[in-house]
Amino acid sequence: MLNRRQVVAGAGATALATFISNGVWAAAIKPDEASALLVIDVQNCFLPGGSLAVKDGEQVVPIINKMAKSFANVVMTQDWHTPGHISFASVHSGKKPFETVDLPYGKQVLWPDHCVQGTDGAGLSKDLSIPQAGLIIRKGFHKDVDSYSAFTEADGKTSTGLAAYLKARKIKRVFVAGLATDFCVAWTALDARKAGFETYVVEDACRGIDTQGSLAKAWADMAKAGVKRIQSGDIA
Ligand code: VGL
Ligand code: ZN
Repeated sequence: MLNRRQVVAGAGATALATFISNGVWAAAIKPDEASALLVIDVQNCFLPGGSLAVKDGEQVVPIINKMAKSFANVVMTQDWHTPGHISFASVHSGKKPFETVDLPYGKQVLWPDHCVQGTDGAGLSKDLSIPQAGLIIRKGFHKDVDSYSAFTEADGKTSTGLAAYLKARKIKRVFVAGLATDFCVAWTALDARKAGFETYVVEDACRGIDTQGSLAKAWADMAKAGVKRIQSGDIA
């Protein structure tokens, strides 16, 4: 039989455990007026049956829908490529998806054709339910430049305008969720830090592609940049 003292000690440990995320103290986080949720690329092409389906990608949808109820400010993004976009393996002769090429702005991973402007594949998941979302930002629409990040294109200088929008709306903290952890989510989170936002990535609300060690590298880069890694259950 447990005595009262042991029961209390046990209850205390359980309560503490719920507040420990990845070994870091993290009291429950309550999004405020200065917080925005960024829902990255939850588009048909990245979901089951899509041309660049992310494994278990559909699992993020109910998690994001639930979490979004805690946010007054929500921005969604759409990867929005031209036909024949430079990131498509199909336009590089002799190249296959997931191989890389060197472009003027750096190394580019090549992908199956995906998220072509105006196609069903580029559409947001019909299962997303975030009616208060105030902005949908499209990216990757310059034919010769990719844009994983919702803030800055892969040339490292062309802005999407998102940082200025968020600053004009007095946003100080961003929470990033969606697809894919190791590309558009990570690049968005890294640029959010560069733009001076307190930045959280909600791990269970993301899924990764994981090609050539990209997922581990993304988490390492994000940790180094001061991105906070949390779970949706950490958000009140
Ligand atoms: C993405 C690869 C190519 C993403 C977009 O949304 O993470 N990944 N285009
Ligand atoms: Zn893309």
